[in-house]
Parts: sequence; structure tokens; C-alpha cells
Amino acid sequence: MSQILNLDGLVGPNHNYGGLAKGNIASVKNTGKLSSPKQAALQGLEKMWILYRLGIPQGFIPPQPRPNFCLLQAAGFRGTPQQILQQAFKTAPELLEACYSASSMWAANSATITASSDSLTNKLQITPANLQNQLHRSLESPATDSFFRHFFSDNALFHCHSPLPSHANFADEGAANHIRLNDPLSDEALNLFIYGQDISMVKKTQRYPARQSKTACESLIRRHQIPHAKALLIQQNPQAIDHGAFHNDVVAVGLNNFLLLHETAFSEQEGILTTLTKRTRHWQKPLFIMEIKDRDFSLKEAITSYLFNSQLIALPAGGMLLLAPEECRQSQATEKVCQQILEADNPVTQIKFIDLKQSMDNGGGPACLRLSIPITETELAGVNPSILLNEKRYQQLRLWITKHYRDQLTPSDLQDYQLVEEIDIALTELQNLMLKD
Ligand code: SUG
Repeated sequence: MSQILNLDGLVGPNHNYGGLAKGNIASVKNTGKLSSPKQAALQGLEKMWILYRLGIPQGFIPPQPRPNFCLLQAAGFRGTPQQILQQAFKTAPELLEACYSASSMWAANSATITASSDSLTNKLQITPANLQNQLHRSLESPATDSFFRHFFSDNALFHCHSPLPSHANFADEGAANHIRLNDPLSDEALNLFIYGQDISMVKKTQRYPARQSKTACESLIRRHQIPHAKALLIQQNPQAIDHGAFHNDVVAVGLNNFLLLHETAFSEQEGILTTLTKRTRHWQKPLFIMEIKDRDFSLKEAITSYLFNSQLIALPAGGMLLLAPEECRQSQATEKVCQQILEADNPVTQIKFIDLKQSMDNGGGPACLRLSIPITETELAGVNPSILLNEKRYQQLRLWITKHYRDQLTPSDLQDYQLVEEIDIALTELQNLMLKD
């Protein structure tokens, strides 16, 4: 049986508000806002530290090198790096923003993981997301691929696949559209693959793009060799996407035998929930489904508060903690739902609120920042330890952030070559630090 290793994206020194993500209301609303890379990274690190202190295995994914000069060169910019930055800033600022994005911090989009016990191969399956729906995010895929191959290199334990083909038909956003429900007392599990678009779809989104494709979900099930009994394809509700639920994890979250979701999360939701109950009936621990009705808590409120993007954590002593964004404390309706979650018959025993404002302002809550990996003891021992958090690593990272990150960053700072040098120095020092022990 497995436990969960959470890998959080360590926020990069280039964290900024580029307004890059169409359909992500916070990202568009905060376009050009002053960011604080230092605060963003420290907030993310504190989240990891909370998990570590609870006794949950915790690791991190280092920031990716930025800006991506290759893309700027491919787009025809020539000259010295300084000249390229100046020209791009003047004539194609949106391209420069894309090349500078720190979006790899949202680790839920880094990959889709299948537990070894859910795969006929008996190996942990990893497919990095191609993120091909948004330019700035598509740049993450090659480095994410290298990351997994390097830190999950034991071929006897892990199968690291390449990302799916980079085409709209295969658009894949990683674990943000995947929920693994499982019986905590056995290896029984059900992997929900939730897609937003399909060539044959009748009901489509009107306003915002649907990012995850059905073909990608089907391909992942095939390549990860998940038996039919352990997988279920579900369509996202186009209405939810059009209201700003660009990933399913903005309206639903699940862990072990608990699924918390908004009434509007899935298409044909009633039927899906009946299927879930039927297909988990033989589990030793029953599946708890808590569906929050739209009349009690509107979809708009769900998306503003990001309540469903909370992170569920199975506590070593039993029960679950719901790690919710601080923003959930700002409305009475959200507070009321939190109370209902605590009182209802489900595994949640505690709710904790956390300040992740820097990430939230780009549409990334607690669940976006982590990739949840169901892992056995043997597999955990096979992960390269330099990405795992412990007290020493936490202190090192804190100091490293404080030393190298700017307090403030504006979009016009992106033309400043000094920032390129600062990022380079910071990432080289991080690499050295990780190599040492
Ligand atoms: O892809 N925001 C990310 C947020 C990802 C949240 N992840 C999950 N829901 N799992 C996105 O929309 C904004 C970047 C900017 O505008 O600068 C951005 O990419």
C-alpha cells in the first residue's frame, strides 16, 4: 500500500503577473501587477514545511531557467541577449512575458502519475504534461521531462514516459485533471480522468478554452496500463470552464476515500456520482462524496475563494486536514461551507488556512502547487534524495530565497539584463546546493 509524496514547485525568482492564462480569471485580472518573487517563494516553502512537520513526505521541483531565449530566437529576435530582451520588450511584450513565466511552480500541471499498484506493469508511471494549450506553459514540458528522468531514474521502479504529442488533440494538463480515489485499507483504486474537450463533443465551452483533451486521457490510461476497472473518464462541465474553472481541480478535490466537489464540476454529474458509489461498493472503507450545491455556494463563489483547490492531507494519526487558501476566510458563505465540511460525515477532521496570495493572484491555490504521488516505501527510497525536504534543506532554501530573490518585480523589469544574471546565479547556486548532500 502506498503513502503520498507531495512535490511542490519551488517558486522561481522570475515570478510575475503576465496576464498570460486565458480563462484563468485571477491571471487576467492581475495583469501587470507588482509581484514579489521573494514572498511567493517563501509562502510556497512554508506550505511544504507544514506538510513535512505533519510527517508527510515532501519534496520540491526546482524552478526552470528563464527567460527562454530559444523561443525568442526562434521568433526571429537576434543580437546579444541584451538586444533580444530590449527588442522583444518593445515589439512583442506578450512573447517576452511567456518566455519569462514562472508557471512551472504549479506542480499539479507538471505530470500525470499512476501508482504502481494501479498499473499492470507494477511500476510507478510518470507522463510529463505537454501543456500545449497555453504558450508559456508549453515551454515547461522539456525541462519537466528531464526532471523526472533524473530524479526518478531507477528503471526497475519508475517508468518515465515522454510527454504526449504536442498537438491540440493530445492537450494534457497533468494531474490537475486527474483524481485518484482509493480504499485506504487495500490496493483498490479508481482513477478519474477529467477532460474538457473532445472532437466529438456536443456541448462545448463558449467563452474560455477547454484545456484537457479526452484523447490525452485515453492515451494516458493506455500507456500507463491502467486496467478498465481502475479508470473512469469524466467530462468537465463546460459551464464551469466558462465561469473560470480552467482546470478541474478548481471545482473538485479528492484523496483516498473522500471526494469533495461543486455541483457543477462534471457533465452529467448525478450519473457519475452514482457510478462512483457503485464502483467503490466493495471497498473496505466506504467512499464519502460531498457535493456542494450551487444554491448554497455559487460557482462564482467557489472560483473566487478557491475552496475546492484546497489540499487534502491524510494525517498519520488518522483523519484528514483540508489546507485551504486564506481567501476562504473572506466570505461568510465560504466559512459556512467549511463548517459544513467539518461537521458532515467524511474523513476531514481539521481545516487550516494558508497565505499563498502571490500564487493565488495568478490562479494557483494549494492544490495547484503540488504534485501528489502515491508511492510505496521502496519507491520512495528510490527517489533521488536531493529533492526531498528535511529540516536542513528547508533552512538552506529559506536562506537561498532570501539572498537571491527580489522583493518586487514589475513587467518592465523583464527587459533588464541584470535580472537574467540574477536568475542564473540563483539557479546555479541551487544546483550546487542540491549536489552537495
Ligand atoms: O495555467 N496560471 C496558471 C495557474 C495554474 C493553476 N494550476 C492548477 N489549477 N492546477 C495557469 O493558468 C498565470 C501566469 C501569468 O499570467 O503570468 C498562469 O499561468
